[in-house]
Amino acid sequence: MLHKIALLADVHGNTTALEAVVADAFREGATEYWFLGDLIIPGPGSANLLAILKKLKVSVFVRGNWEDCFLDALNGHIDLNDPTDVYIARQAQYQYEHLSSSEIAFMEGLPLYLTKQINGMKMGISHHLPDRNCGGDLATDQDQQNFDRLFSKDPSDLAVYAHIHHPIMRYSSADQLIINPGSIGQPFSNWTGHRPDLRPEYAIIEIDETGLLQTLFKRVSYDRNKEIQEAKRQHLPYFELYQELLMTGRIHTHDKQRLAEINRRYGYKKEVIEFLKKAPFNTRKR
Ligand SMILES: [Mn+2]
Repeated sequence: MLHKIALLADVHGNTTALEAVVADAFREGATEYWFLGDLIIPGPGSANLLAILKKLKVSVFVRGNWEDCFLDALNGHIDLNDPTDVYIARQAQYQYEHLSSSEIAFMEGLPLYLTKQINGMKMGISHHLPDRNCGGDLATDQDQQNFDRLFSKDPSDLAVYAHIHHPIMRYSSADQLIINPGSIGQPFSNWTGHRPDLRPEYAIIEIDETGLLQTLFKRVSYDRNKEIQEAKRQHLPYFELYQELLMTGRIHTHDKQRLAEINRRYGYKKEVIEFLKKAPFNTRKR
């Protein structure tokens, strides 16, 4: 049987982009949908994103580092003197206000890594490394030995990962395949010539009885202004940064000076302190 698996990843709260990609994958005749993590933050999408994935009956769902940022903030694992932590916590508050407790529990229960066998092909699937969903170990310019770590848990034929927001097809030292579909909600490039192209990225892998028949890396157009309007309508915290992100691809998570200034201007730190005081979480054992 021919499997046409749509690899979806790194939506980062951008519902409009996800909807455009899903419509395109449907037109391409995808038979299966896998989600590789980082569904939420910093965009306004929340429970509605989970609803879209549920409707698609995604058969793979691994936990991204931003799901963990959200859960860690709920559990009070933040440093209020760090502007980035205040940013994450205020985003977590927004998500908390939009997600049900069962949806939060669902995120907590997601695996970091899982395996699938499609026809004869053994596949390892993770957001980043099999045992670590954050860090920069698998950026495009990293050493070959880092990529080999994708196979540290299982001798799979093909490893699928996301997280770095760049589509990739390459090999391990032992000639196993590695595929990354890029990012739906936050594609970016450091190269000036590619930078203006901010269309959502995803991939479809076609696996038949013999092996990997075809890999399709796609970009899809979407209505950026609609997404900006939605963020405004939802009173998204850090709206101006999100708007700038959608227009330029610039990610602000570690721009501490800018975040500190916005935190001050909107009183986000105070809001976060109040929120965490009332927060009866600490459900998570680490
Ligand atoms: Mn990530």
